Amino acid sequence: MTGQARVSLTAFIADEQDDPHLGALVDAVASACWSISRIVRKAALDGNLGTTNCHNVQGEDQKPLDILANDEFFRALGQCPQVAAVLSEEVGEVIWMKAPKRGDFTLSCDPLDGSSNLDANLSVGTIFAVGQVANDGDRTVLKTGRSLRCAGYAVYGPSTMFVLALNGQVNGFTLDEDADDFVLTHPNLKIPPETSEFAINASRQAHWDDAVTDYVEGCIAGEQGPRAKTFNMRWTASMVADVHRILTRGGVFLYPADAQNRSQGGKLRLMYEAIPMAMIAEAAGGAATDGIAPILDIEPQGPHQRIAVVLGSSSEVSLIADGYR
Ligand code: P6P
Repeated sequence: MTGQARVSLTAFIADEQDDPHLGALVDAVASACWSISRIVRKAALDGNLGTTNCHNVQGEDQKPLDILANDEFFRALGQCPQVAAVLSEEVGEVIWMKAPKRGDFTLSCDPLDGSSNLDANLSVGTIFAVGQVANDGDRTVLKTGRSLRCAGYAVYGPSTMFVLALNGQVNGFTLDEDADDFVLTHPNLKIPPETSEFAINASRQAHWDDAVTDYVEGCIAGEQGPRAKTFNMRWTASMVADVHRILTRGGVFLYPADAQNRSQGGKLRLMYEAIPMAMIAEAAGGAATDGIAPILDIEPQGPHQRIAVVLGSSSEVSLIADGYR
């Protein structure tokens, strides 16, 4: 960071936001992510790998770190008097921390996304979205993503980064353990509209709709195919890592509804995976749909509702939507 002025997350939020309560909340979320980063880094040493033989509300194996990360998130948010409710992937129901008052915050979070990668020491992350109570006593948590105040994620990779979409901009902060601080290292992140990289779990090809099959085959056909260019493919099975890569160099991420998961609505969860990542993608100049419709316009029907996700470089997201029409 030679020559660049050093801007901490706390200072950045104070400058960007006239609401001191939002600044305090973002600081608390960042502090929880910092603690989760430490817990993740020491998992093997502390005997926290493997599985608990318990299942979360999704029916998925719960890892020890899923539970520890969730506990850490609730600890941090419990210290924020303006947090009225928390919806977590790890908890069946919305947890009300207090009687909702106008201006209080509601949080949706995936405390540890991609935890199946932990035993392989691959990148995982935390995803969150911040909504606001419209009126005293209003217990509406399930709102469209258009109403969010901010959204973001932490990615626990070679470095721990905290990425925040606020006021129509996406900024990336890197954890400086020596200075006990997150420092602005990636200002005003933008997703290029064009790309030559796509991310999909290709093992599900037999279940895909024609629109997805045609799109992926068009990319793989390369210079001689309809796209007349060579594409690369990546799939980390960790949404935070895939989305972070797309934010840093472009690309398109697809987890489509298919013949096998359509009855559930898809695989990824709307409230704490798709909506926060869609807000980040759009604030960075990209796009995010359920294949056709913008994810931020979708009216949630349930706390753990699943949805198809196509997200990233806007020209690719549009091309895929055209294929579905
Ligand atoms: P698959 C992780 O479990 C997750 O929710 C996302 O982070 C990731 O993109 C996806 O599921 C991976 O799914 O079917 O490839 O294991």
